[in-house]
Amino acid sequence: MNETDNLIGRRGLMLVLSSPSGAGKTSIARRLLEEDAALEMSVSATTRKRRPGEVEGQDYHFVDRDSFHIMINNREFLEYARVFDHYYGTPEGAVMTALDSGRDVLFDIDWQGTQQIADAKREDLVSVFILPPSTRDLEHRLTKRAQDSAEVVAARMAKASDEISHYREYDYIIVNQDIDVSVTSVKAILTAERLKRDRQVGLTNFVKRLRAGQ
Ligand SMILES: Nc1nc2c(ncn2[C@@H]2O[C@H](COP(=O)(O)OP(=O)(O)OP(=O)(O)O)[C@@H](O)[C@H]2O)c(=O)[nH]1
Ligand SMILES: [Mg+2]
Repeated sequence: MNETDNLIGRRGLMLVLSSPSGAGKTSIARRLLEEDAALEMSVSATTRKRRPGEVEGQDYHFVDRDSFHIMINNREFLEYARVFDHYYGTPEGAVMTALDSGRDVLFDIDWQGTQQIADAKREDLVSVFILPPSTRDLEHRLTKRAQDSAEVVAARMAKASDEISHYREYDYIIVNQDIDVSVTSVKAILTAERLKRDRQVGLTNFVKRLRAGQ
């Protein structure tokens, strides 16, 4: 949060982090949430199975396909997409409540979802694409993940190059060579984006009072 937030009043922003699988986006997101009290995570709905250690309502809302399609029909999603063999979607309600009350929301979503948010809510969106320093590094990080089978790793490797091809659609690009440096970079982006004039919705009144000598 900036010092001026309490003074002026600010609309929250949507900070999207995307990357090919294994580039370190989840670790960066975790650090940001720990270190920035004004950020909250958007919890997606997904049809994929819960993994050991994942918590319902915290990592995802785990739903079956029928429920997911009902949510689509009820227009509950800000965006949704099919990633690998499953559906993933961002419930809109929680996000809009946060933005309206000046809180920022962090998203771990893919390029398809980012495109949809860019079409619907460009002014609230700040998008960051995380690149791995090399293919070897990416492969190494993917195989280190014990939870996924060899086929899943292979499928993700194959998809990585496709995902990377969308880097141009993002506002900012970070090569994640060192997590500390990457986290510092995202924080710098946040600091600057929070100061954007259009987000400081209380400015007109604030300046009016200033000019009136109050
Ligand atoms: N469009 C969209 N993509 C999502 C959403 N939630 C998660 N994803 C993306 O779906 C992909 C797979 O996520 P997971 O099933 O959690 O798997 P993961 O091991 O975390 O995969 P990576 O984050 O890609 O390493 C990731 O690229 C996420 O960014 C969502 O609500 N919408
Ligand atoms: Mg992830």
